[in-house]
Amino acid sequence: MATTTTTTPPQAPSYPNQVTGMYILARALRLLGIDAMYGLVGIPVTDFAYLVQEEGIRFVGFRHEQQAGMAAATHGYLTRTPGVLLTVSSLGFLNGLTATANATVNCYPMIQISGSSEREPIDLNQGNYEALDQLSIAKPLVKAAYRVNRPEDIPTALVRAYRSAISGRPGGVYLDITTPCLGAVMDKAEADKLFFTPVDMCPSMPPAPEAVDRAMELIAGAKKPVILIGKGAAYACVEGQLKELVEKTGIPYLPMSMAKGVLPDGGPLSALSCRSTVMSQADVVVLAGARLNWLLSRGHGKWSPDTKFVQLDIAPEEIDCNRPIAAPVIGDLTSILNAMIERLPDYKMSMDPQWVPSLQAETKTKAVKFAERLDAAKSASPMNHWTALGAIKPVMDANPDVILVNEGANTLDDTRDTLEMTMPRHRIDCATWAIMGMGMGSAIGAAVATGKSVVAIEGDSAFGFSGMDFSTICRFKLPVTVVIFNNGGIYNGIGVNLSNNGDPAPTTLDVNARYDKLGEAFGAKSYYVTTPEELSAALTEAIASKAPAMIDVQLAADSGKESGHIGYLNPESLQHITV
Ligand code: ADP
Ligand code: TZD
Ligand code: MG
Repeated sequence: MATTTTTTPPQAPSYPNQVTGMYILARALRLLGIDAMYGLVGIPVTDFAYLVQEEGIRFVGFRHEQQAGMAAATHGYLTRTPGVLLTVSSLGFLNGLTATANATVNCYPMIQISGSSEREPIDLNQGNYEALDQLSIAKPLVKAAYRVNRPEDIPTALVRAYRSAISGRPGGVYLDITTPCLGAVMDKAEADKLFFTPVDMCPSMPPAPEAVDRAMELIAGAKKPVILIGKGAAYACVEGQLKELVEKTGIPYLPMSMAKGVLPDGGPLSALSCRSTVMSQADVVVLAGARLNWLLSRGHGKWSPDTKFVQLDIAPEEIDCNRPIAAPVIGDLTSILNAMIERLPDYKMSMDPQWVPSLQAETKTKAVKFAERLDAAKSASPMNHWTALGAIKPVMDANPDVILVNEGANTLDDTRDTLEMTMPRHRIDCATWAIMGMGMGSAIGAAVATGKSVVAIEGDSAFGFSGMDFSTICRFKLPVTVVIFNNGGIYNGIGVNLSNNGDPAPTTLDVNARYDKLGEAFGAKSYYVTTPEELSAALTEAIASKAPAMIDVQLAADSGKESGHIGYLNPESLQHITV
């Protein structure tokens, strides 16, 4: 039988003169200003979580580590300080790591702290309790990974993790703390000497002046320029600088999904509904905290071969990633935009006077068509996605400070198209990886980090990934309303099983499921709605209540098409079977 001996026998500290590693970690977190931690406890971190609460840090206990991680990531994105996730060893670590990896891909700052079992039996593969070489597994998926073996290294390790998460391009950081280290005992007087106040945790990174000049020259000479705003700009809180730049130059802007609201979607210079025109006609595109990845190619439009790019980004390795960048400007966005604004008086813009009016005319035509589409859907019974969104839109317009969380396929795409954002950092979605299973976690992270109300609009499939953590919303009495678009399936509920053996099709869920009952189970105010009137009344009441609420929106099973707007990414299409 494999040995399960402990190399360092646990030693009880004699309070108050002695402390343990887990005490040092909790204290170090508080001294760094961490005010919330998201996680799920068990051996070896349960007592640590109690100490975290004792330090006055809010501990939000979840039902699944992935959701705790999504909450930490969203907390990091909204506050520009690392969100913190706590997991147990082995599967708890792996469950949480999915969110830490997703945070890294999306440039959200977070730290996953995981207990791990002691080193020696792991290295000899002796089958110890929850033994897994967690550090090696985490490394390729995160921005940085560290292991702490000695309690005296904890404050330094935490500062390193913090700096790694927020400096340069933000990302997920893994901090592995072994069980012996968590339990190791030190004299309190010695431990107290370990803490220090780090200086300048997220230094500004001003751009090179010649890079700014090169960019300004290109922009000033452009006939049809556009500023493409990404979630890096939302994260950097540069809405003030972007507003000034846009107003002083008259250059139109186009936001990526989570950058909606950095500048108002409906502003006179918003080219939000002219994406294809912008991509095919713009001669100079300024990427402000946005990457030229899959979201800006293929089915999402095609850049003209002549388009020249100015890229404002903190990560030098991003430059030339998919297209040659004529004018890279490397630095933090605040410094870059301040420098550009300062140089503005030296340049004269040569924008084509017809460029903005043509985009405005297109915007107007599209808005009329869109209103007609919502109007036509009004009387659909059962409701379809557009009927529901037509009812939701005026309610969300009346509550602009509510944070919107959004995932699904059609539920994602149609909601993004319908709901205008007027405030920055108010839209959080499945983002760069387009993953399902961020909903409840992100809603919780957003509510805890900001104290604001949240509405999560979820496809029925998307909700299923994180649904149990609706109970966390209820236990913590958060002002979160979950709206489920139930069309009975992944994309829709009319998939056909090609074998006729009676099993549901791969995409089929349950169009008759009553998600409102799930809300009731945890004490939330719950609604089952079948008409747009019921939906808008329920949503209005739910937001006003500032309490947990669940709205099951009954849609038709045939509402929605395969993969929403990104069906073109499927290798083979069975569109003849589904809608
Ligand atoms: P979107 O999906 O909205 O296009 P991405 O996540 O693809 O946005 O891109 C965000 C970009 O923003 C990344 O390339 C990242 O390096 C950059 N970024 C993040 N924070 C900052 C900052 N403070 N200053 C400059 N660039 C930043
Ligand atoms: N698993 C994970 C983690 N991420 C994914 N993106 C998918 C599976 C595949 N997938 C999508 O890309 S969208 C989606 C899945 C399962 C759900 C779509 O159904 P929905 O929304 O009910 O959430 P609509 O309104 O029915 O389209
Ligand atoms: Mg669905």
